[in-house]
Amino acid sequence: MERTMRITMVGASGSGKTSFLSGVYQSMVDDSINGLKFVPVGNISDKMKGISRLSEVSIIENGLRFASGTASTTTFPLTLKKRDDKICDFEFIDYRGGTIEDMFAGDADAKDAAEIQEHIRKSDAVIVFADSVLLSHYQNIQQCRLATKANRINILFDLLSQHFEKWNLSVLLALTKADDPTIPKEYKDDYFYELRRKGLTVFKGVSECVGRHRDSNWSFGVVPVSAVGFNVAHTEKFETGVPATPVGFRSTIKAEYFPSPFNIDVAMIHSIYCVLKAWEYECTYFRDENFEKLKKENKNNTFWGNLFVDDKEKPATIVANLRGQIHALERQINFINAGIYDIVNSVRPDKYVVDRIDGFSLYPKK
Ligand SMILES: Nc1nc2c(ncn2[C@@H]2O[C@H](COP(=O)(O)OP(=O)(O)OP(=O)(O)O)[C@@H](O)[C@H]2O)c(=O)[nH]1
Ligand SMILES: [Mg+2]
Repeated sequence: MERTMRITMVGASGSGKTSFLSGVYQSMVDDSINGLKFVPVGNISDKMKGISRLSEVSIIENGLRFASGTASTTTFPLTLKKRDDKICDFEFIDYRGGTIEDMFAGDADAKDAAEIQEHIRKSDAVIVFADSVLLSHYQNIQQCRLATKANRINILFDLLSQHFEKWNLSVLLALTKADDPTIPKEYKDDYFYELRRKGLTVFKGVSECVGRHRDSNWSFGVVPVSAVGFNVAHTEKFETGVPATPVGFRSTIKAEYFPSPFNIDVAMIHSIYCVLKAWEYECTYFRDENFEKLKKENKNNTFWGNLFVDDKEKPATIVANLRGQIHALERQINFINAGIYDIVNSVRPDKYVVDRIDGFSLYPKK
């Protein structure tokens, strides 16, 4: 497939974007999900450099320590492969969380902010990062929005979606740090029901924005994730010095524990699946449109029709082109279907991702 799939992570500083990427590295670069994996692009030496660049975010390869804050936007150009077959080029974009604030400030870092806006707009999927520790700590919804930067992210979605009509997007709300020991039990019961509910309330602007675009093929999901898995992290409170959100949290990996990411595979397969479905939908649409054109053009494609054209393209040529395009689109549709279904069936993101709190799923019923 010639297209590049772009996934952008959107979230406040410290919401767990880079750690999530570490989980992706652990499960899809070092390992594969039923044959699905990422490989850096380029020749062998580029690939080696790519691996080394990616491994900088890896908790495992950094002495079992969480990464320090991301200083500048980093794009990882990758190829998404299923065993030896390339599915498509892939770009993962990790940026420093502070950029969300800069976007609204419009001052010194405005250029950086404009670049991120453009990145998001070109994205096929966005993963919005909601810090579960903060979501469960602050009771007041307004305070939660301030702490998680949902106040900004909600508006950002609204503004972008109003400006770019023809934009197709798959949105996943990732409730990060779901493992964290400071999250009260009542938030974790019943597959994180309370946490999911709170996340949806706090990030209401995002889900409502997707809701308004349902007809144009947007998709939405909520999923609890953890970069390190359960019982691996130790967390301490600290004072932020910010009056409205006075408490923050800092985690470390416990000695002799090893990260085992939770639901990162689900989040990734879900996002990839939604994008491929959207591409399939688009291909089907163009194929059908071309079929209609073909029917019309076939009427002109007669001996006389082809004889009496001056400088125009001959009906025979138009028909041949349309047939070629239809054929190419059909090949893409078959390719998408062949590539993804067994992986979706092995990971079953539909079991873990809900796109509404009452459990409505966007996956076809089995
Ligand atoms: N318990 C737990 N803590 C986590 C997890 N992921 C991240 N953290 C904590 O959150 C902190 C911030 O995580 P990062 O991944 O650096 O956050 P970020 O969104 O990349 O932040 P910026 O680069 O500043 O935008 C880490 O240093 C950990 O303390 C997780 O899965 N579980
Ligand atoms: Mg980071």
